[in-house]
Amino acid sequence: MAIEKRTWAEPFKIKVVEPVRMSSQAERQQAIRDAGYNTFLLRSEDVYIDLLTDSGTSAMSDRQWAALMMGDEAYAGSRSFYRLESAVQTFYGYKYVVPTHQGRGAENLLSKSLIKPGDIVPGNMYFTTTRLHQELAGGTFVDVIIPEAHDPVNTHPFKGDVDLVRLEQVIKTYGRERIPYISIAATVNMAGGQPISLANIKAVGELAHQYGIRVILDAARVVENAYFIQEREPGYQDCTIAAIVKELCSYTDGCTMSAKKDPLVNIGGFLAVNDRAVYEDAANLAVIYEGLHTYGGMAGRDMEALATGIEESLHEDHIRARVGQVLYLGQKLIDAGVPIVKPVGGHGVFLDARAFLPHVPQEQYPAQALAAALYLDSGVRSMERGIVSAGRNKESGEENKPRLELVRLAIPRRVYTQAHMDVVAESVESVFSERESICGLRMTYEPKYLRFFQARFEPLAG
Ligand code: PLI
Repeated sequence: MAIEKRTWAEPFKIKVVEPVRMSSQAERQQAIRDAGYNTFLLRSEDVYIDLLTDSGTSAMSDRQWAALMMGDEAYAGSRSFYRLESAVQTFYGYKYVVPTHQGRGAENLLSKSLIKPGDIVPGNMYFTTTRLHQELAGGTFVDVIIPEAHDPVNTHPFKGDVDLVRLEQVIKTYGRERIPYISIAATVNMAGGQPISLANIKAVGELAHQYGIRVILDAARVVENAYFIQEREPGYQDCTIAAIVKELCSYTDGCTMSAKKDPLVNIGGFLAVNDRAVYEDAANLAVIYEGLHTYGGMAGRDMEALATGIEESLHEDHIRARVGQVLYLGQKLIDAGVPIVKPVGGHGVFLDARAFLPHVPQEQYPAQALAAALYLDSGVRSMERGIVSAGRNKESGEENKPRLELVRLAIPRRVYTQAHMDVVAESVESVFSERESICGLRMTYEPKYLRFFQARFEPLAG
């Protein structure tokens, strides 16, 4: 009988290791209490396997570490900036680049440049920092993602797609003058890492441009999106990941980039646009909020590592192994009957806390409680992506109540092994088997902005 062979393995071997430590149950009890049941407030040394985020947590390659030494730290006109600019032009195809300290720096420049009070920004599901910058600039985000995206068990292959009919309705209702741009995310984070199809983003571009409206891409996870296109979209199986990324970007007029995700660096980002006037505005704002327009918020060495990371992120074997590892964990949990968002996303596995803890109402923060319970079980750190992350309506002050109440197990790139994934799956299964014992939480401290980062809670019972 022929042996079935694996389709992927990590395309690297490990040169440097960082020890991690499994804590005791008593230590974790103390740590999560001290952290107000918010995994963002844990110390990382109290964490065993850290799946809080895939942002800034990638392992850099030997080529990236070597590139750090080549950084040109000139205040102005750094050689490293021009190398970064050239990488962005080559691989994403945008003309003008402003480096920023990370993604939200780019969101700030973009929102301040383009949005005026009363404007509407349609997009394929909100992201926390993106929406906040739109709101702070006086805009209102309107969700135009397809309805399937809000259903955790719907297996639509492109749950990041825009509902084109709804988008056109929004344009007609508010008028094109009030819509500075359409905000499109690749592999939509809050939907569970779900991709947008090329056919859909092309149609969004055509519709928007017909009305004279720009499309701005959130490119943080555009490579993972390209992988799903190569896997799932008819006609793209023989295209390279690099070609798909370039085509996807070509339907848009610019991007904000958190380089801490797909581009494989620990810090950095940029705003890239094709329109000279938008660039000039953003470059001018950069000197107020980031730094000179040829370094923004980044050191020269960080721009070098990023230029190398952009190129590495597009390697076929890299992205196959990266998403393959996420799918491996997701499939294990599906096989064990644990409710997760399907299809499995690109950067993490998302537990469906509503189905996991049906006895905890959304007002008692089930996903927050589940993330705390998982940490208590094994020291695995995850993150709430539900009602706490969704915050409050900017007009009424009421809590937004998203249909998706999720716990995200985000997998850092090139960091953990398959054995780590097995430990995570075992812990989730063990918590699932004792789910009735998990109770809801009460919020005891709520910060004004992006409350999920710093809010504190206490258990309602026990
Ligand atoms: O964390 P920043 O400022 O580099 O990037 C903000 C940001 C923008 N867009 C998207 C889709 C993100 O996922 C994002 C940051 N995400 C984080 C921190 C995460 O844990 O998912």
